[in-house]
Amino acid sequence: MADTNRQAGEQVLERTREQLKKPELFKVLLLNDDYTTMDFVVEILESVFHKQPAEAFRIMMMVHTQGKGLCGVYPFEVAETKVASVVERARENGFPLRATMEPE
Ligand code: TYC
Repeated sequence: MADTNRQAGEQVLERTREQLKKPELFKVLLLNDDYTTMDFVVEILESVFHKQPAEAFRIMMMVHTQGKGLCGVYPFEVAETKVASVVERARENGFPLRATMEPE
């Protein structure tokens, strides 16, 4: 009977159940620094994280005063792309702005 449990059919069912699991989510955080302008951070929050202007300003001030701030929660690959976009756009504009991601 133990052998019957290892038949291919059951392994397929197992895999299917895993694929139906919700994707793991990651927080994307912006980090403070002394050189990136407030305006640029607000612009990043509006364009990369689709925040409304008042919310973008609130998050920017949170980062500025607390050292870091939550920009959004996304599946792994979306979070990775957001972090890469922030860094790429910051470097293009000569700013040292950093973003990180961590499991929710
Ligand atoms: N501390 C920066 C300044 O005073 C502003 C800033 C805010 C920088 C948020 C980075 O993620 C950041 N110009």
